[in-house]
Amino acid sequence: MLLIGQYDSPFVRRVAIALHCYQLPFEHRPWSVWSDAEQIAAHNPLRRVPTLLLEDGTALVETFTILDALDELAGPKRALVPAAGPDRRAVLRVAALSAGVADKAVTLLYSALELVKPSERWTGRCRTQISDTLALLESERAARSTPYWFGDAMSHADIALSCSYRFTREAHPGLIDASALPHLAAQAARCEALAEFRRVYLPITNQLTKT
Ligand SMILES: N[C@@H](CCC(=O)N[C@@H](CS)C(=O)NCC(=O)O)C(=O)O
Repeated sequence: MLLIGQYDSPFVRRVAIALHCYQLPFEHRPWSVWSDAEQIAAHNPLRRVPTLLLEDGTALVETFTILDALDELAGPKRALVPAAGPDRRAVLRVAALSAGVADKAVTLLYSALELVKPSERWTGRCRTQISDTLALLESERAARSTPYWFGDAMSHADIALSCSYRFTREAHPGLIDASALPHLAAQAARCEALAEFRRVYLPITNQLTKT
């Protein structure tokens, strides 16, 4: 397998951490969506990352699709999400809310870097979407005392939250008031201390268009 995309992307990071958790061997091509767009286009006309090339040459796009394939490869016993039912939906719901935060934080970063020129109305909306979603997640996490979101074992919810939380804080200093999100901060810190998370990290630069 071959993973395309830089680790400053919260989405690429999430896939790479899952690959390490599953101990699935993979090659990494840290291609930039800007300067290496045409190399990415050879596999994914959307020119987006993460893109995962499977052994049979299939190029998978979109984080949720990629993780679905990895979960299947890992098998039901090791999968970072329950196979079915309310427990599965609960993990996917937290992972999707967390991924939505990253989505909005990436949009805001592109506007800060003037790659797009949105209105104040749009950027204000993104900020509200991020802070309201994190506030909801904080209240839900506060109601749980387990080391990971859904118990003693890590799930996709933990990886998604940690990647989104770290990216949003680093891309937008001051946007998130960490003191108002103590349970999310503790949850993210616990995950970031793990080897699987530490080995998959690239600081965000202000030079995204040139890297
Ligand atoms: N929904 C997508 C989001 C991926 C995404 O936004 N990736 C960014 C990098 S962080 C990207 O490819 N940006 C270039 C573009 O969208 O054209 C997923 O989950 O895979």
